[in-house]
Amino acid sequence: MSDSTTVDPQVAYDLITKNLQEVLNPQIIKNVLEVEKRHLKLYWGTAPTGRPHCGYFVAMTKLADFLRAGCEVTVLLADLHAFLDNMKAPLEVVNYRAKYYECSIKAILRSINVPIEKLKFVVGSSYQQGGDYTLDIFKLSNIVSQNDAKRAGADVVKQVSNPLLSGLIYPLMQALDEEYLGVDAQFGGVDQRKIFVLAEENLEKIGYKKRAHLMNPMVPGLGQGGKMSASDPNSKIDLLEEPKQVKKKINSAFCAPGNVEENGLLSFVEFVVRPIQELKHGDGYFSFHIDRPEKFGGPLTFESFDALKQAFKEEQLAPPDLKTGVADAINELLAPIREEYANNKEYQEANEKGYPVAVPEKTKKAKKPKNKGSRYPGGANANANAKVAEVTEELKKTTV
Ligand code: STL
Repeated sequence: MSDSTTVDPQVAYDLITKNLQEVLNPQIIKNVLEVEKRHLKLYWGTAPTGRPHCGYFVAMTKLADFLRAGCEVTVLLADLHAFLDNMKAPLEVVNYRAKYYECSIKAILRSINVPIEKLKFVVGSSYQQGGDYTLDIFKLSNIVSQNDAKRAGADVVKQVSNPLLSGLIYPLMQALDEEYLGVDAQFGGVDQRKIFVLAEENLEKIGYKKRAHLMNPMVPGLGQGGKMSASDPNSKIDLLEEPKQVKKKINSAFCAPGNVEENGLLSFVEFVVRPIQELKHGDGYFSFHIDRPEKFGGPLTFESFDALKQAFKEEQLAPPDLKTGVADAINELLAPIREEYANNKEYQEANEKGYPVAVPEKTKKAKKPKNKGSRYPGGANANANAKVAEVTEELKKTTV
């Protein structure tokens, strides 16, 4: 493998920007590589909310590209952002979730043979509670309008009917992270675009440098309409999913004969399987095996993604067979992650404490109490009723 210090600037630039949907301010990156002749420093942030799923492979293949291009890469475990986004992660569990994300990210990268010694992990709260950082939030809050902050977070922060103030602070902090992590560029999904633009438009106004932004395309999920939805567990596959469960979820994925446009399975091959194969075997390599039963024509191997897509489009490849190929490919990707989990106590502890499972109710059915109403001494609402009476009395006293 070539020494990362000797990567030619053009080769490095091509690797850094490979497969991206969009780059904002590419000249900042070119200047670092060609004029300053040093390694590019960049970061990718993730908020440790729900459990990471197979979609995380997509960002990981880009981290692999950045590392190969000699970049100094930081992963920000944005724990306070997970809290600020409608308390998706309560403070009591967020540190375990951050650890769980770190273990998962390392497990994915190791599973695709990416050397991670040089990858740096930073937990957001380790610097986001300092005085300088706080003052910078205040400075930004004096130049960014409520409207602009709200719009910036529209694709990232959960949208609810009575939006909290935290959703306005979130994008300001993400902009500041670029300065406090000391990077030249930030990488993320194209869903981060509005926050990236807010950062570009405002950092200079408080005396900091403008950064470049690198954006991955969004990868469709497995449901119809291609969304990965938190409320539909079938639309995404957990990194620790059991092989049988993977088969079940893939079998329930939306996949219509000949339809290559709305097809989360083909997208998975295009955005996850193909880049990983290229990482492992070199650019242009592709080999996708489908263990098709003899009665439907026997096993098949596609040597290019286009050939696979074309075969599906022409209905030479049927949905159940594509599903078999994708489920097998996912299980192959997940096997080393499950293995690492089984051998890593820290990973297990982070999972159990970060995502505690509700203890199932005792099997014996609780005796249903007689409905004597709530207004008898010791009745279900007796305490509540007493409290209401008390507060009402207090109010009578204080209201003029
Ligand atoms: C999510 C899901 C996801 C990415 C993020 C959040 C990004 C969060 C973030 C926070 C602070 C930063 C940068 C990124 O400085 O895929 O819920």
